Order: sequence, then C-alpha cells, then structure tokens
Amino acid sequence: MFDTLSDKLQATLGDLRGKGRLDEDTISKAMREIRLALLEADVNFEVVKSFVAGVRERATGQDVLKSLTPGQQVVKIVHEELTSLMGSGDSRLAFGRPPTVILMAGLQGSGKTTTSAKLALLLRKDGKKPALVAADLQRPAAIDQLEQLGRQIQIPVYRKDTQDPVEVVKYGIQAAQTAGQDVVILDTAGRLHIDEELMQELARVRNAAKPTNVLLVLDSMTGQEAVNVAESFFERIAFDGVVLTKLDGDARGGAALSVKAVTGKPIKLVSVGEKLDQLEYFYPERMASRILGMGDVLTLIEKAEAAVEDDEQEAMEARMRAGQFSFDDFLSAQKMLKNMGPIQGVLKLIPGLGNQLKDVDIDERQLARVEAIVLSMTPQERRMPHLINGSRRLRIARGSGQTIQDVNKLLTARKQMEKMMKQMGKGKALSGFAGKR
Ligand SMILES: Nc1nc2c(ncn2[C@@H]2O[C@H](COP(=O)(O)OP(=O)(O)OP(=O)(O)O)[C@@H](O)[C@H]2O)c(=O)[nH]1
Ligand SMILES: [Mg+2]
Repeated sequence: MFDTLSDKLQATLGDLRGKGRLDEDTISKAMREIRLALLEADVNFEVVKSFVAGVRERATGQDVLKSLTPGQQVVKIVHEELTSLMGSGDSRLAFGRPPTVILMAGLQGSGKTTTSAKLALLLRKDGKKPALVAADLQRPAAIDQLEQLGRQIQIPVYRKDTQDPVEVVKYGIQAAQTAGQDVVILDTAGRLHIDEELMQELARVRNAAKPTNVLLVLDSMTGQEAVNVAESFFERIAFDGVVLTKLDGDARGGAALSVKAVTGKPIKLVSVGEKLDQLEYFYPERMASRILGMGDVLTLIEKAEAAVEDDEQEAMEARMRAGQFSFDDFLSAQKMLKNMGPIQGVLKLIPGLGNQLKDVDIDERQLARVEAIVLSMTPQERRMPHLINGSRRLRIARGSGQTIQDVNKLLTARKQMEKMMKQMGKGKALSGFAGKR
C-alpha cells in the first residue's frame, strides 16, 4: 500500500532528519522531492500544490521546538499536514434513532456489495444488529451475491421481487426494524459511468430511505479517476463520506490523499482485502504515520485486542506481567496472530520493521510446525515447561514428527519470549515503541 510514495517520502525526510540546521536550499530541494513524490503517486495537482506550499511555509517560518532538530521538525510538519490532508473533521459514522440507515453508492465493480457485507460484520463487532437490503436490481446475480455473503457471516438479507428499488428499500427497512435490527445497510446498483439514470434512481432511493449516512464507495486503484467520480457524484448526490476499497492493490495512494481535499468529505472506511474482515475504520493520523514509515502501533494494538477474547487476553496479560509465558500462552498468542490476518501485514505495522520486511517471505508453515510441537506436549508440560527433560523432548519430537533440534529451538524461543514479556511488564519495550512516534 502506497509503497512508492512511502519510499520516496521516507528517503527525502530521512536525509533531513539528522540535520541540525536547514538552509533555504535544503528546504527547497526537499520540497521539490516531496512534490514529485506526490505527483507520481497520482495525487491531484492542485492538492499537491497547496500541500507543498503549506509544508514549506511552516518549515521556513518554523516555531522552534527545543526538543526537536529542524530536520525532525520538518518530518513532524509533513506528518501533521498529511494527517489534515486526509482527515481532520469527523470520520465516524453517524448513528441516529434506530434503525440507522446506511446507503452504499458507487460505480460498477467499486466494491459496494462486498463492502456492505464487510460493514455489517464490522458493525456487529461494535455491538450493533445490522441487516442488509438487496436493492441492486440491475444485475440478476446481485441479489444472490448479497444473500450468499449474508449467509457466510450470518447477517439477515432482505429482498423483494419487484423491479423498483424504492419498493425493496422501503420494505427492507420496515422488515429489518420489525425484526429488531438497529442498522440497515442498502446495497444499490452500479453503472459503468455516472449517468442520468443512475443518479435519478439513487436520488429516489435516497428520498425514500432517508439514510443517516450516504457512503460513496470508490475503487482506490483507479486513482484520480476515483476522485473525478467523487466530484461529479457530489454535484448530484450529497454523500457524507467515502469508503475506499482495494487499498491492498493501490501502490500509489493518489485517491486516498486527494479525495478529502477535492470533495470536502472524509474517508470513513478503507477496505484492504477481499476477506470479509478486511474493512477498517479510517484514521488519517495513523495512515500518515504508515506512509511516513512510523509504523502503526495503534492499529496493531487494536487488531490484537479484537483478535483475542477479552478474558483470555486479560488472563494472558496478567501472567505476562508476572513474567510467565507458558506454552498455553504460546498457543493463544499464535491463535491471536492467525486471527489478525496475514502475518506479514501485521508485522509491517511495527515501527521500523515495515521496510525491512518488505521482501522477506514469512513462512506460515513454520508456524504450523511450531504448533504441532506444542500440541504434542502434555497439558502439564505446556503449563510448566521446565519439566521438559531429555526423554520428554524425544517423545515430543516423535509425536510431532519434528526433530529434537526443532523442539530445543522452540524451548529456547519460549524462554526468550518470557524474558521479553518480563521487560514489557516493566514497560520497557512499550516505551521503546512510543519513543519512535
Ligand atoms: N483485493 C480487493 N478486492 C476487493 C476489495 N473490495 C472489493 N473487492 C473485489 O472487487 C470486486 C467487485 O466487488 P463488488 O462488491 O461485487 O462490487 P460492486 O460495486 O457491488 O459491483 P456491482 O454490483 O457490479 O456494481 C469483487 O471481486 C471483490 O471481491 C478490496 O478491498 N480488495
Ligand atoms: Mg454489487
């Protein structure tokens, strides 16, 4: 995600970071590079211009902070400006008197239907009771697609046999409300281009549904085209926010960086993969940190929290604080990692690691082997690893089909992990993270 832009900005700012003094020339050169990097990332030309002007003005007229070098201060300014470029203002969804109605609009293939399902799942995790309404009557398969998604995640889908989406929407909202659902997400039809027919249909659906939120779904891979779509959309249908999809395939980031500045409407959600749990709330500050390679400790912590059941996590944390880390904890941690999604994505969020890991292949099969070893231990051995002597090691190796060296390695790894946990318990490792931000 945003790889080229990230690399370029990091290189430019990296050059500045150590500098004790910044003269006019150095600043000009850095601003030129930032400008080029943004243009190459397909950021809207006007947006680039005002962004660079803003950074330059603040960088030259710097109010001096004693704790930072001038170079670091520029990094801070760029981070703040990137943040306000993508956000500032409210990126939360609005919730009114139930049912809260969310209308999903967008061009064909932008990701409306899948995002509707993802959003339902996300909202259920937040404690809501969402329902889906199949109001795309253009494509015969559209209703089936939504119903299938709904079945996968056990979210009710409302449909009606009619040619009029307004009828479906009215019926769906009513039925969902009667069933006690407090959020209703409307999946609507897309078109290849913005045309009169689409706009009229959407306007009718909107007038009938009176949605609390109108979300425009944009395919971030289409770059500036997505921003153009947003602009012309907004002339006809006022939307409250944007969902950017396919960010996983967007190496440039132009749409993400321009859409707020061009339409005045915030990005509320981003979709980062095809899996149904790959929709996230959008936090401009965190995204800016990610682009600048500061990692994203907050997102990481949030993901970890969602992945483990609360009480399981509390128990584990308590043991860790006490400096204990058994193989049962090892298994929980592994499960937690798995739930967090592809491990590489998770590791990328750790400050300083992201860049180094870019070309490293992490072997998820290795994790499976580790798991096999742990599962070959008795419950008692898992709880009290110091019991595992030579003959037990041999038994565990045989039982898991691994070598005794593998078992030894794992036993050593656990000890190291326990040591690390002890330090974390004292707050050392965490304050190391915080220092980087
Ligand atoms: N990689 C990736 N694929 C995505 C993402 N979001 C959606 N897709 C894929 O994009 C394709 C189109 O998604 P749909 O949800 O069917 O799009 P739509 O806007 O409903 O399309 P129409 O109903 O034809 O207008 C599907 O193959 C999705 O799996 C994403 O964040 N990442
Ligand atoms: Mg669809």
